[in-house]
Amino acid sequence: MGASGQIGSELVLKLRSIYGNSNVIASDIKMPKSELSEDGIFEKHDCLDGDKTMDIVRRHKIKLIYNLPALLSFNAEKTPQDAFNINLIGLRNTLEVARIEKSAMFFPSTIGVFGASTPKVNTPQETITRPKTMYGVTKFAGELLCDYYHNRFNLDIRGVRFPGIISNKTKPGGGTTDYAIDIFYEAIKNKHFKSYIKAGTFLDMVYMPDAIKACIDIMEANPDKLTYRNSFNITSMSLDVETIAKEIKKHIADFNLSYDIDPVRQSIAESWPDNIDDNAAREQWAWSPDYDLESMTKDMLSKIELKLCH
Ligand code: AKB
Repeated sequence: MGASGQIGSELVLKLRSIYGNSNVIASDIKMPKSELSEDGIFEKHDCLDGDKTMDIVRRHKIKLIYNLPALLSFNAEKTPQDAFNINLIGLRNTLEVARIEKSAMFFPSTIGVFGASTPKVNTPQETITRPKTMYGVTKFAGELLCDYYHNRFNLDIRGVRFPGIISNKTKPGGGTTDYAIDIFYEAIKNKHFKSYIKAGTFLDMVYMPDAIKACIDIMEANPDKLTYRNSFNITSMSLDVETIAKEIKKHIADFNLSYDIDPVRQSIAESWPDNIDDNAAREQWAWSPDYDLESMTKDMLSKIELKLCH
């Protein structure tokens, strides 16, 4: 198995705890300082180098690839050509390796595949997908490419459309939904958060432990039950910044919020749904998140507090 990207390090640690340290191969373009390289096998690797991907997969006899490298929505607008290469050419390279080596593969898509003409409320699994960002364009093209490899070559490929992922370990990585992580750190450090997203802009979110659970559960699901391969809508909660702030205030009474709107990220957020319908995932592979706003906020604040004290 291999992994890198936004949720990569947390996923690798979870996979190692389930399948054993020597059975999970981590990889990234940069050498990590953490336990990722110390407690198990790590391969420094650029996803654009398809020959090296092939070499790693063959050498370690990898049977399941988590293809996670990606530039997220905000960063992708700064360097759209890089986003095209990493998000799409990197994916195509890895799909080819998976096809030749008959490895299964996980592909993370995103709510960013939707656009302004998509129904905003209870967004269906199959609906209008006309994204306005390079991130959305590459991820939707990626979904189609994955479907193609499944239908044409019988590749066992599966994936989910991630909403914003909130984590107390992985710091924001160039996405539009990063504010939903920053707000917790700022609440503890400064009791104040300046939001670049307007109040009333609702977006789907999921807490990292549930995001990781989704990555593992979908790959362990009975393939006969899966109507969709790429990609299943999943969500835990639909939130705007004020709703998060209100919940934080239950723990930090003098926490307050102000605004300095970033027009680029605001306009991306406005082109995404308020809340998506994830019934297909719930019915076909028993997707069921453990965390809601209340339990996530409690866990986020206590873990961040602990981290900042050390
Ligand atoms: C982003 O904001 O770009 C990502 C996403 C929703 O896919 N977190």
